[in-house]
Amino acid sequence: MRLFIAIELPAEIKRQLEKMDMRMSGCRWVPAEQIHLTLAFLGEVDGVTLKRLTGALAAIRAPGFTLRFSGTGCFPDRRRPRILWAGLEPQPKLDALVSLVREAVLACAIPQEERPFSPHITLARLKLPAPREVEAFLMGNRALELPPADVREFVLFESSLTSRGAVHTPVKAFPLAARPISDKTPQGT
Ligand code: 2AM
Repeated sequence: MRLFIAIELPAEIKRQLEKMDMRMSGCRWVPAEQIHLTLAFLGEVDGVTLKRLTGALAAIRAPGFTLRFSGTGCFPDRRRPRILWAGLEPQPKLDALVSLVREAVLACAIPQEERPFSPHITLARLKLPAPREVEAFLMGNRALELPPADVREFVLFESSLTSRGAVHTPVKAFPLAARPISDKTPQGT
């Protein structure tokens, strides 16, 4: 199975992100049902490793948090844009969750990129760099306004590559604590 771990966004936010679609040659916009925040990409994983992985992910104890959106950008840079994304305000609880997820994944001997986590929501992929159109898109969406999103779980997804593109299917969801772990003091103490 080809797997990745991500955070699902509320349907209303996905609809709004999908609507940012701007015509650009050689550009594929991510359909609303596939928009997500990737925490870790795993690639092909066998059945035995998958079992270990779900155990390791279920053992993660981390608090829920709120994501706030902040503008748009592109990778790798504005001269050769290949990926357009919506950005997020820094959220230390998200960074902490990604560290725990990466530890769990590495503990199952699934290799991870060494690159530091750069939170982004991929909106479009460009086959051909189109710097002028992308510049117009980024300028037009500098003040991107979206409601905040409360995150209460992270999800292990399967990505099946079909002739009509990738299909993402949730394999298992892992809940986050409803309030900060540090708030939880045992009853009667
Ligand atoms: P991104 O676009 O959010 O950065 C599911 O395929 C997700 O895993 C994609 O949305 C992409 O994240 C990430 N992904 C896909 N292929 C990848 C690869 N070869 N290396 C790293 N991340 C990948």
